[in-house]
Amino acid sequence: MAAFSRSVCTRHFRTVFTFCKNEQPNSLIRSLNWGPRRQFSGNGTSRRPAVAQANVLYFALGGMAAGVAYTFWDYSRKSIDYSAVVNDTEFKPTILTALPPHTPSRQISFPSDNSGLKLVLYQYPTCPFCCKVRAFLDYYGLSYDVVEVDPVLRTEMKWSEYKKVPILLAGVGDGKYLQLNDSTLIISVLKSFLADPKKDLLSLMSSYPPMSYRDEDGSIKTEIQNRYYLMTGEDVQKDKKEKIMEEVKWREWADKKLVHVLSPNVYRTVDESLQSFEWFSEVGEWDRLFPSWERNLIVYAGAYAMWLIGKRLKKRHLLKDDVRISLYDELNFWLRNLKKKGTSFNGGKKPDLADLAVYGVLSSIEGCQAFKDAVENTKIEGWYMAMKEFASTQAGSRL
Ligand SMILES: N[C@@H](CCC(=O)N[C@@H](CS)C(=O)NCC(=O)O)C(=O)O
Repeated sequence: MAAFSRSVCTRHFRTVFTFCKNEQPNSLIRSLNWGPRRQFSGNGTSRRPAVAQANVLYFALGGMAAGVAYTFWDYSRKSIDYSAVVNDTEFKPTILTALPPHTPSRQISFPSDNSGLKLVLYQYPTCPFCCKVRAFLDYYGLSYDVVEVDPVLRTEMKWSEYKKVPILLAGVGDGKYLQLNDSTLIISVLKSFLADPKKDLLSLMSSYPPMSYRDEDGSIKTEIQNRYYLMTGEDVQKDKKEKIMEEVKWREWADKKLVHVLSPNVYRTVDESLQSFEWFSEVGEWDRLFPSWERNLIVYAGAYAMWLIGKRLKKRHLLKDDVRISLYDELNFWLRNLKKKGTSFNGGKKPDLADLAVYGVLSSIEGCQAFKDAVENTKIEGWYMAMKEFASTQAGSRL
């Protein structure tokens, strides 16, 4: 809305400005037929149209002046504040001198892992971004410990300034750990490392500087602009470049489009929301990990809160009235992409990071009714099961 009114104002300013530059005031008056006074008479009453016309003219000129003044004010405000990069210090990755005091709830260990990496993943079991990271780690056979975070109280995250999951801690020697925030960054850094294990994680991280800027609403946002790109240092040929751009495009689509149809679907009704939370509890072993009062708080408070939030998200992301249709539309969009390529995966014969991202995100709802409906109403199952097989057998470490 703000952007709309700004563009209207800017257009208005341009119109006024162009008009003023090209036309003399007299010709403006002439063109509006507000020229020399004309006298009218009739029915014995004499009217003074020229006076009325002059008032209209002053009114119009006043309006234009106000428009011009507003545009200048708005323009100068924008040129000072908006979109300005506000990083005031050099970027330094966060390094923890020791692991936070949480016993991992699970250890995923692959005997074939020779990466030398020591990884700890802070996560919710069915957060789509966490599932995306797990799909990547499983596919490439990288061992990791899991710390399950309570999504309501989030006590396990107290040590971190960054308050979202997933967070990956990666050992960098001397008992120190590098903190990687954001699923896409985690995957890009690790994949760049696998492409050239001679590079250490710290130097790779310095290729992904966060940029802080002032958003349209005036708030400061921080983003790693190049996080969808890998730092492999390869000389990229034209045909490879197209493949890379395709991979980037679909990775972004998974994060920015597919993810947004999930919540309104799995929390569509109170019953469905509760059923989803019961499944989250099963996958995350909340019965085992949290005291029963805490487990019940997460399930019941979470289900109700997410049902309410799901309705807001449906509006925000402009989903269809029947949110299932939006889910099917997105899955069909992905399937059409595969069909157009004529290959089993986006990456060709083997999955690439886009396949892993879409698979990971979708696996976060695998036990929900929305997923069952999607399998019945689209052709997603074939590709999904092939991906599941690849990820669960660490196919990426062999390919
Ligand atoms: N861009 C981030 C998004 C992560 C995110 O939004 N995670 C959600 C869980 S799905 C979160 O932690 N939200 C904050 C909260 O639960 O309080 C990523 O890709 O990792």
